[in-house]
Amino acid sequence: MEKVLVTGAAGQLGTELTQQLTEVYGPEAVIATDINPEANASFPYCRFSKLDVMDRDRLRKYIREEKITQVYHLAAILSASAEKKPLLSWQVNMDSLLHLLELAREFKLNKLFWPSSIAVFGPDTPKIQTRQHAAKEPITAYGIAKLAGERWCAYYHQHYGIDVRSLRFPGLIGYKALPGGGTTDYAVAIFHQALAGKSFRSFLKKDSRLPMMYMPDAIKATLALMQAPKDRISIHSSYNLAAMSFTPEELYRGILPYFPEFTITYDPDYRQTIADGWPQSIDDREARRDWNWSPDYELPAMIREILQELPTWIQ
Ligand code: AKB
Repeated sequence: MEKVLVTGAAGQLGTELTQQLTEVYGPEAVIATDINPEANASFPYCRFSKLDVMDRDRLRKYIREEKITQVYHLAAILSASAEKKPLLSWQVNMDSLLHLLELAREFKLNKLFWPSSIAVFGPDTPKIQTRQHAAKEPITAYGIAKLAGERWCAYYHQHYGIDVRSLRFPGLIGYKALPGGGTTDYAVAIFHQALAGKSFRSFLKKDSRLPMMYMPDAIKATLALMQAPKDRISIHSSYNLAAMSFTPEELYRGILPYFPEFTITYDPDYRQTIADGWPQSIDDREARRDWNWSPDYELPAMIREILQELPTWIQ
């Protein structure tokens, strides 16, 4: 019987992925953990424990005592926050992954999932339909840790046979949890401002195009990757993954018909430099070939669904 541990479960991806994992494995089989003890309230449907992924002994004790068979290691410091605390972000984003890769060896975990990011690419990477093996010279602390992490995942697969799987997520947009510290977070905050009847100030330029994905597609991709037969996995660093690409202005214009009075201003900050170093669109042919990936949501459908669901969610 599988026993699943989720780290960083209270994050934007973790909040929705943990719920789906309990649907797949059952509430008794999933343990949600997060450094924030208050997150307990977000997990009425499964066990929750406070867990700092930097506490290696406690992580080891958990995996041993709970007889964990799979880990979804989502705890991370995202790109914008990482630029303010580069060395701490290296420890959290990199050292915690190495802890888990070693624990996967020691306890023979069946599978390990770890999210990478479009942040592994840099300013010199071709920006349109960026390929899986395109040049990767990240200029952010977050991107450096994600690229190093990808290489360690491939190393532990090659040298120790660890079944670690990973996706290079674009900007993820969900309404069930607020994002924290990402360069793509504007694409979540804008919905809250529109619903609140307030103007929105974008920290990216109007034409700053980035690869993006609605959260249900991110969950679909994660489960499809993790449930694919081992012999279908040809990429052991991290798979490119794509759904759509848009600019702050395109997102604003998609929301405007629902809120004709809604206004936006553009006030780029340090996050614009991060965004300028990332691709504008991603070629994910390997994910489509290996495990039949295809997204369900484009921009209009995502906007329609978020504006339909968010009012109930924030009540
Ligand atoms: C961020 O903005 O840091 C993340 C990412 C694209 O990896 N959402």
